[in-house]
Amino acid sequence: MADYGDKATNFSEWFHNILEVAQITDARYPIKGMAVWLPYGFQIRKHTLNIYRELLDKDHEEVLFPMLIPETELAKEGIHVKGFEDEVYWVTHGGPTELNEKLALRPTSETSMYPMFSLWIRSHIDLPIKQYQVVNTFRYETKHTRPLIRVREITTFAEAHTVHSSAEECAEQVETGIEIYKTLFDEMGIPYLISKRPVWDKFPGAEYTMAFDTIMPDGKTLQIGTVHNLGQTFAETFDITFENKEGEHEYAYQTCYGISDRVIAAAIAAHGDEKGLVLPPTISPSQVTIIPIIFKKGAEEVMAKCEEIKEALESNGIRVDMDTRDIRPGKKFFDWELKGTPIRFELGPRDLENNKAVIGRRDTEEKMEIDLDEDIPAKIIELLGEIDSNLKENAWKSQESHLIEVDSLDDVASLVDDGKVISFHWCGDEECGKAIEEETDVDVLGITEEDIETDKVCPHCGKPAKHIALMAKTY
Ligand code: PR8
Repeated sequence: MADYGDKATNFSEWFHNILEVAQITDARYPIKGMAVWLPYGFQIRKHTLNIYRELLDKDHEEVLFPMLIPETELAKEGIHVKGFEDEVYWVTHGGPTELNEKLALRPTSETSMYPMFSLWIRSHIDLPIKQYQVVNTFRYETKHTRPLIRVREITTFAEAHTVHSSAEECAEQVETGIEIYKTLFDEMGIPYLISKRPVWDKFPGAEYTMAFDTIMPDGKTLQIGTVHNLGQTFAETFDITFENKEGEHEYAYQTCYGISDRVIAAAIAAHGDEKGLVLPPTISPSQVTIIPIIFKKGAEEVMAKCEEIKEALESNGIRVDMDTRDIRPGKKFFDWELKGTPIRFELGPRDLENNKAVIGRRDTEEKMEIDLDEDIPAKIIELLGEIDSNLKENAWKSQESHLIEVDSLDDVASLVDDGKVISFHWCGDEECGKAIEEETDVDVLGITEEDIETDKVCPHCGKPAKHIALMAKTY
């Protein structure tokens, strides 16, 4: 059997190998942090974005803004630009001519979109605005780059930006953003932890940041989505005002939320195994792969039956692939296992004689016989549903197994080395949190329960605890 490395003990090795052999991306592109989406990976990305778009299209409008941002716009919001200045790629020339003004390749699109929002918004009747775009953004990351996880060209940056006429509505939109991401991750069977980022780790320019993290197989967490309440900060900078019902001019309230290629990395990490990808049916390029087992005798009949089944499945909305390559069936099984197709459907001449076929599940590796007179599409739809829930349940169980509650921070270092993510009672003070991070070399990820009633004290400073917070090693 092929050896891709151990997912739990050497996640990086396993992940790099799987991306390569399952043909998701090709990391040999000659710029660090930038890779090519290969056709199979691109299909997974497409189905992921289909789910995303379906969720957003309910009450957001899709738009597309230019990729270049004038330096003057990028520099306007002081805190924001400070957060990004070390990561910006600059365009300085047009051919041989030096540009009058440097242009930034967007690291994110607040400073590209908000000057336009300022032109569009006049009155409360223009609000709310809820827009999103799926674009590539560029961040000159200095931390170790990894395909899909920490890239310098984020090719799947799906960002939503909303504008509201009241602080209450804006805070509600943050909750809506969280619900949207919960649904997206649930559909992909990705487990998550939701927390409020500590103030020193919020999005530059935001009032507060709510973040989704997933625990990777090695116990390090990966931030897979963020929802930011921007308050009126950007509206003041970019002069986004509206006339309220009383006829007064007010600054608007804003949120933004984003996900990236990391979502796909998280799905691969959550479900894959030693044989390769295990894809949830929702994002798998094909949900069923039909493998006709062809011998000279009876080949035509087998092919005809396989075609018939393919059509029946497709007309029921199931994505089907048929592997007609002239290679050994064993090689085909191996390939589709590696590619993570949820269901394999095998049919050979002897099966056909017996009016039967064999169905193989990728997740449990169960094989079962199915009678060809049965309602095959119904059976497959039922199985896909079971696979979906099984993958999700296992992924959540695995995440739970990494979580540990502690009353003392003495053993934090060894616990995270053992792949644990730590939950503890915290006072919430910035000074205390930064000291914890400094002393343990582990991040305070965020607050999972805010302003709780408790007699407990903060294990670091001894002051009354106010919140439950998480600590983890992060990607
Ligand atoms: C915003 N503005 O930008 P955010 N490689 C892969 N994924 C990444 C990387 C990277 N180098 N950096 C960030 N992400 C807001 C919200 C518009 C949208 C992913 O927020 O800076 C992370 O999952 O938090 C992150 O949560 C998401 O992009 C949004 O980026």
